[in-house]
Amino acid sequence: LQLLLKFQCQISQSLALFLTGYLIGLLPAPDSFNPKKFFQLCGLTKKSPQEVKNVFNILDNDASGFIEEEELKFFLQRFSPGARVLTDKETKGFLSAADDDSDGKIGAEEFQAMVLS
Ligand SMILES: [Ca+2]
Repeated sequence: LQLLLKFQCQISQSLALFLTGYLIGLLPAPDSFNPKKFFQLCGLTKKSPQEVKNVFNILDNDASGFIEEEELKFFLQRFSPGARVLTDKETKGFLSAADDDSDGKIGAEEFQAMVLS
């Protein structure tokens, strides 16, 4: 296993990336993605608010200050390029879980609240 990990590390350049890819590989079938569970699995729930904000900035691809539905769809691919896109159902579920003020997009504070609470 050690050797395998080392090998994977060299390929992916980073163990973190490998582990995330591994987790995504274990993701359940379409329509069963659970964002809260995903954040727990990849250890994001234990990060500082600033680190969570950094992840938010990556997900906010067009730097609009919000994660919109179109960006949310490609959520998994930001973690691992080979991952699938979220289904419409998963995207809407994700959005409604985080969108406290119901404006149809996720702000930085809403994202932090969702991940860290
Ligand atoms: Ca955006």
